[in-house]
Amino acid sequence: MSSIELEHWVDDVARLTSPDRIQWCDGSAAESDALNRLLVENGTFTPLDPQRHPNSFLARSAINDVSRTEGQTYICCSRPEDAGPTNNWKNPQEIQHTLRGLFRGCMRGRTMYVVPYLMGPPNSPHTRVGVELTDSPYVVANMRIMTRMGQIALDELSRQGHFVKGLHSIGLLDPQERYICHFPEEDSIISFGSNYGGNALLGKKCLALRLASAIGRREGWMAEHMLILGITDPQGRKTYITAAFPSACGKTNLAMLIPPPEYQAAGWKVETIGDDIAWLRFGPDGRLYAINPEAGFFGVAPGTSPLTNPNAMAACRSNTIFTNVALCPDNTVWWEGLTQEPPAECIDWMGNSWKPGSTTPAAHPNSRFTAPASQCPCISPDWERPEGVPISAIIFGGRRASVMPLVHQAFSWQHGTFLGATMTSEKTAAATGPVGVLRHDPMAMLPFCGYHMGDYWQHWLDMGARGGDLMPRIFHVNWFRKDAQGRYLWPGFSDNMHVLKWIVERCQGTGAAVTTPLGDMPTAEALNLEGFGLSPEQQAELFKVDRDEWRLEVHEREKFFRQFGDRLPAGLRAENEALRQRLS
Ligand code: SAT
Ligand code: MN
Repeated sequence: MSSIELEHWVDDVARLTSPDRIQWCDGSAAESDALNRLLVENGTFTPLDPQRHPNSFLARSAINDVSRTEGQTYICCSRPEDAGPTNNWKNPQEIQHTLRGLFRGCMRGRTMYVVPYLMGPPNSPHTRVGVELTDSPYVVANMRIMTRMGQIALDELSRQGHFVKGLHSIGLLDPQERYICHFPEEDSIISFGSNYGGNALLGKKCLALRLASAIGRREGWMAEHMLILGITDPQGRKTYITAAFPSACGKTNLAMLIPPPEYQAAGWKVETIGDDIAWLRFGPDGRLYAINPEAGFFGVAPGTSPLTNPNAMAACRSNTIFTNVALCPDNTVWWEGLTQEPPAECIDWMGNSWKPGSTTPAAHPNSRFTAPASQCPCISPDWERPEGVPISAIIFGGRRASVMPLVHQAFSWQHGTFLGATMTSEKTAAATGPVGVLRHDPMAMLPFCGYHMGDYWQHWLDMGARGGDLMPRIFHVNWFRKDAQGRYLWPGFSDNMHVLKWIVERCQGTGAAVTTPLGDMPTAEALNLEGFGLSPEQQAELFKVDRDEWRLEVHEREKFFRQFGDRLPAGLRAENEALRQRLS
């Protein structure tokens, strides 16, 4: 039934788009080798040094196709009010008409690839089947790493009988004619005019977040922009945590954290389950379980180094696609932050020769590596567990130079939902637009929530009501607070372990805390900051709650909440009111 539906759909799309050939992808190694050869021949891929980077390639994108284009991303549902004020909306019939015009004949001279893929581990009841039709071999090569692709997905399709349709064409890569469209009422995606990860790898943000968030609401589960990690304590107990940060705020680094030596010596261990997306649902014991729907990492390259994230470096050593990084004369790659000393010369991400001291970066700030998750040295043995891992804590975080303390814990699930809903962060290079501007990014889902944000928050509260006391504890962190001189107060990276340890202890019912107007914060003894070289003033600054600043925050949140009208859950308005009271 479903494979017939798939064949009909492929025929329909082929009639519309007129490809020269159709290739059904089976996911085999031979297919991958042939595809890589083709990408090298047509100039998309540059093979890297086979010793230093086996089976790895550099790709350069069009210079105006380097990040997600949120302004051209649409939720196409019947009623605009169901997309809500934080999404762009298009009328489904009208946009279908426009898209048909763009897709007509757009694959002439090209191959159309049929890419069946799984989001989720094999043999998991949580796993969904998607099929992407695309004229971009670069997309196929990336999908092969980011998802479980090919025959495995067709087999699952014949069991499940349902798949999410994703149609993609790079078109002419014209930024004026770019559409990333989601049809939550029919579980389908149509993307035109971009070859960039988040716009074109339709399993990732489009299916696993925008559509899945809408499906999860209907079915009683959650799709979240969260890393998943497992922490083993010296007693051998495992605590699983998810964390939501906006794109390019260190999620991949936190997911692959290496504990400081003294923690390792004491028996602490951190393992990665996922670095970007979590699907959460109740298990038979009433707890919330998470799976990572992806099979690879689409990590930000700049800033990643053997010092900041050795696990990511190991993961992307081989079988990796690097996009928009710099190429060294010895066919290795480089990006800002990889080494202290830049190479004496290289080719920049645009293909121009580059020397240290140049006014432009060698690698694009949003340059990426696409690497198999299985290659990560700290990947958890549980990462493909069909039932997922039970979650004890959820962390929210943003990039805030001021106002927001290092860590605090919510008083309740509702209060934690409020902490997530009021997340703000300085914008990074992962989306187009000016970097550094402060914006609200609720649960780091602003660009990824597939329906009305007010309804989404209500869904969070409903999930909390269902899970009761078994729900994860909720925390907020800010690694990015600066002092008056503009220097980061917190070293971050491995030292984030101090904060994780306190969070684990809080989940276990230990871990001392003091109550502040914002939430519970660690006592000085609970968070051992000795040996950090922080002055008492700096330590105080890390945890400072400036009541005047916070009164302004409350006011600002009230304004932010207003746009959600009567779909703002009363519980969230009440939390802002309660915060105002606690501050006075
Ligand atoms: O830009 S992507 O959506 O592909 C990755 C990210 O921003 O998390
Ligand atoms: Mn992301």
